[in-house]
Amino acid sequence: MTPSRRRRTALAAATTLALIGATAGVAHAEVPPDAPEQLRNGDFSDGPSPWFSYGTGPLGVTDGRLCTTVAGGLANPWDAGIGQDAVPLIAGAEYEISFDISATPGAPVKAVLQLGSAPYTTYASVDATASGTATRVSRTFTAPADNPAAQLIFQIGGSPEAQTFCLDNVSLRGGEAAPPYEPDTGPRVRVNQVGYLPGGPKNATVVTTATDPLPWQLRSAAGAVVASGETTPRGLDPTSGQDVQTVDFSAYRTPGTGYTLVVDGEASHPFDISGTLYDRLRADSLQFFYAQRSGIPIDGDLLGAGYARPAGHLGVAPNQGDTDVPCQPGGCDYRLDVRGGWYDAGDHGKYVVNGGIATYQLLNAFERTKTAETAAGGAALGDATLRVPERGNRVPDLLDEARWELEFLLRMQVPAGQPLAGMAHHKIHDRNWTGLPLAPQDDPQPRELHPPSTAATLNLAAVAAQCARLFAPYDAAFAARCGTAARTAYAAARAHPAVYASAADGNGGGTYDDSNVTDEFYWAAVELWLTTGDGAYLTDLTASPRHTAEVFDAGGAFGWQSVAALGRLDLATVPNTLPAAEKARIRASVTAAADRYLSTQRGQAYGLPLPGGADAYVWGSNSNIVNNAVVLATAFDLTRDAKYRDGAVQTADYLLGRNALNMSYVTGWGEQHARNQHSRIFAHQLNPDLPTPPAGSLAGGPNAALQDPFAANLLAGCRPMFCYVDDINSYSTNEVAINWNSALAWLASFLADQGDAAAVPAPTCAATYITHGSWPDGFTTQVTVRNTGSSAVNGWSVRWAFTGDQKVSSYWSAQVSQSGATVTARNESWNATIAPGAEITFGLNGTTSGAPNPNPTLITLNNTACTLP
Ligand code: 9MR
Ligand code: 9MR
Repeated sequence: MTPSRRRRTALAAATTLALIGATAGVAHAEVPPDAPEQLRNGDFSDGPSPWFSYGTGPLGVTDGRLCTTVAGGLANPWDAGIGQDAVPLIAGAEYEISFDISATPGAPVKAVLQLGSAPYTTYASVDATASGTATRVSRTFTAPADNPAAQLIFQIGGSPEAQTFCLDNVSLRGGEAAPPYEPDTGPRVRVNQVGYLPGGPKNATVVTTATDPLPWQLRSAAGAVVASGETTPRGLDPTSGQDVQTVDFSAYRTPGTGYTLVVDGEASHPFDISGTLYDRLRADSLQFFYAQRSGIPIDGDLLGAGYARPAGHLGVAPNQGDTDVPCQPGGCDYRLDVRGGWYDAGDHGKYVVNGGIATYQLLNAFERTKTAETAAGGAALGDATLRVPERGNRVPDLLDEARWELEFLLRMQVPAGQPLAGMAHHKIHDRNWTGLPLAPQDDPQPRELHPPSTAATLNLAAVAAQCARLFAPYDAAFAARCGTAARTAYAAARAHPAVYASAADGNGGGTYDDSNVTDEFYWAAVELWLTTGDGAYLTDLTASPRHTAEVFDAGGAFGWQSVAALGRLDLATVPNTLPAAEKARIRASVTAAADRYLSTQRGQAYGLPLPGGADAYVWGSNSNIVNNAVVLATAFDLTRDAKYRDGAVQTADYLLGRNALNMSYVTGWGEQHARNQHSRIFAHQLNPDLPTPPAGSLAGGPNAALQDPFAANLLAGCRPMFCYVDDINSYSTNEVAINWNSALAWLASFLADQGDAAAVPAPTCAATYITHGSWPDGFTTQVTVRNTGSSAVNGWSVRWAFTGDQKVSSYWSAQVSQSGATVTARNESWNATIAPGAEITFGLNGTTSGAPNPNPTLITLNNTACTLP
């Protein structure tokens, strides 16, 4: 961890020194030569990271020194700085701070050790004067306070002339070496701390050095042994570095609460067996999006008293946005009203790329209610199912929530008449990084639009196209606005196919850079074709290399940077007019990917569908794990093969405690759960008056690359599954983010839909759906349902959903009603009974506005799916 120090001739310090702190001016005991180094990469041998800057030009390493430029004439020294976060300080301990500094033409510099957020309490500071020759500065001081994560800042603003500053050999020696970090991992028997579905898989992992099978016991809350058996030795699990065995108690199906699994003298955390386990997780995980809303007051009656806050970023001081936002200097010469949307994560940035995938996933969770047997009808995702202000407006709350972001995404589109009209600005965020905590309404930073990018434009095109078809039955005007924006964006991306966001544009906000947009083109073309039926989009998607390529990566089926799988999944699930053989090929590619995730899952002793290597445990690994489970769930929806459902259900075990850390990564869920995620809003760990993230917030999860200084200090050398800490300072392992919670919400909704996860019944009906005639604004359809079971059906309800704005206008031989896109046909008194082998037929006329009207891929009779030709 301590950077190796290169030998350099220390130059005599011809500097002015001042020291603020508890013992300023007092002669100090020498800091011993072997005192531990507290800074990371102080010689810049690893490049600029983890040093950051604000108010400066880019940071670069030149001749082994960290250099940057600063404009002249800044008002204050602190208007520009170079710093490092997560510097541990121990009250009363002696430290020596030292560094080489130079500046051309020459200027004062102040090195400050401080609290990294308001009120920026100073622990020690050193004034120096930098000139063209490198000067070595060194002073000792006594730390006046404890802070496990202080900030060192070199304040380099305020001189009249522009400067180039360089730093080298920055060191802070003293205090104590950090003791090796030993997370408290609780009982060695690792289970899903929330529980298991009665008919679902029930697996656990035991950390043990025993090499022979061990007896296990499942105990009721009262302590009675209700099931028992023997473990399966699994040997060394390289991902955790632990010797483990696994337990399969799937055969036990009796619902109850407070079960424990006892193996090797250890009892697991308690858990339930229940078919309603995930009902509230569906609502909680979706509620996160309301909590992240910008531009609207958060109502404590909806989210909980501690969560109320005024609207953020509506142009009310000290906010400097988002109602009238300029481009970065040198960008556009117009300003945009980009209010609303969701804050991306623990920061206050709003990014079109990541907003795109998160919105897609919510819209897709809704669209699934139209095509998946276990979700059919969508009552659980209807109106008045979430605690949102739009509750009761007759639009499903999930669509209301998605619309909050959609409206923002539409605002990010470059207006007609401007250069790059129709493209989407990549992002809008603070000019400089802010500290934690910081409520949105207190953010004083200027907000800036960053240049348009092809990736952002195609994200907008894709989700606006989804919007156009899904909102059509609820709000035709909004759907039309989405449709127009989608088409315009796609055309603009075609005209500007290679405008990439800069990987260096990461001050004050994330970069979300991406220089391969063939996947975004594919996804957008798919969504536009599904919505419009326009052959030009079909031509494009068919010509895309992504259409036939393998798109489901082992390490993550999809993510903000790789979205081809979204197009593939939607072609597989959303009704469309591709030829049967082509549809079969696409569906087979989904189930083939699901088979690979199942095989990965079987190979992992902790039972998750992610390969075990360090390269799989990346920033946001939990979202990749969930997204692989989304493919498993979709394979189940397509095939009704329970092995895929079991794979998706079992993935929840890892998230909710069956892992090396014995940690549930979902706030409020499980005995031992994440609660200190990196968030400026929910910064309870830094200020007890603030709340934790709301229940249902997913932490990013283990990140073997340890890309923040706090994690890098604490977790150096960690095995991949251990590279996580529930501390607010660790943004690269423990942040919240909209694209991670959208994944959780999708999966939680699927899980809730599985009820007991009982055996999948064999179909007992066969349906045909024949559109006998269609004309520009209408169609006539006849539906036949045959009873293929062995008992008579007495009273029936047949259901399917339209893809877009189709509306039933008249019907015969059934009572037909429509709610949104979902059509329900109920028997007349004279045809209520369908004997085994018999069939009923009814018909309807409908209207359309010319959008595609493909046959549904799901027709249910009394809630179970019928086979289709
Ligand atoms: O807080 C930020 C977090 O939300 C981001 O995920 C992360 C990476 O983009 O960067 C943030 O952290 C900054 C920290 O709050 C202040 N020092 C600079 C850090 C960025 O380098
Ligand atoms: O989720 C993003 C992850 O894939 C990247 O590796 C990481 C660094 O670029 O950034 C993550 O996204 C962060 C974004 O840049 C800023 N807001 C917080 C996001 C979650 O940490």
